[in-house]
Amino acid sequence: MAFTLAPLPYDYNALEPYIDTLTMQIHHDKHHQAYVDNLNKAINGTANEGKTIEELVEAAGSISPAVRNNGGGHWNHTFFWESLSNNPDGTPTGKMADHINAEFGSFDSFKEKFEQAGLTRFGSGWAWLIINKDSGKFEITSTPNQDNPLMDVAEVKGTPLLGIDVWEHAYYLKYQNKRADYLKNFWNVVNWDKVEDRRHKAIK
Ligand code: MN3
Repeated sequence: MAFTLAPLPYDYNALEPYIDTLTMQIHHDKHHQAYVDNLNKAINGTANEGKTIEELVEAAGSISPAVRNNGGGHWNHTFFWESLSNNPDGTPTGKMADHINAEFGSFDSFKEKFEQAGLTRFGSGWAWLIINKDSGKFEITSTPNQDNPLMDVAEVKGTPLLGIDVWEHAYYLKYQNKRADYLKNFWNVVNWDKVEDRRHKAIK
């Protein structure tokens, strides 16, 4: 069974003006599609064919660079699209808010640290809010390229709750070199219901 690209869970223009329509079209239809196609090519006829995307990603250290990069790309982008909403809640509530306040002091302080993680990731990569695999605590981390915190090779491992793509292709058409502005505007489109759903599944 080859991997396939699911349609976006909203229209291409749904995240305007924070993430523009053309960026969403190219990002989903070209970039994400390419990760899916190249992943399928890389696993076709190998022992990795038939494994789930999670199985592939978790074994990143012992699979080929093509599977690591494109498998990570497929997992990360699927997660990213689902993290966004055209009808966002604005702020986390309930237990999600409790965890954020406990770990980072306040929602504003959390946002600042998350933006900083995205801003200081040199080159291409991702910033994440995770539940740390060892400590069980909420933590902000970042990964290079298409790596993610589920990977056995990640410096900081854990369950991702929220992530932002800081590759230039994610923001350059609208924001050019101003990655900081893209990070600030990200908060306008975060689907906190989805983030809470992930927290709930991770902490029963
Ligand atoms: Mn991307």
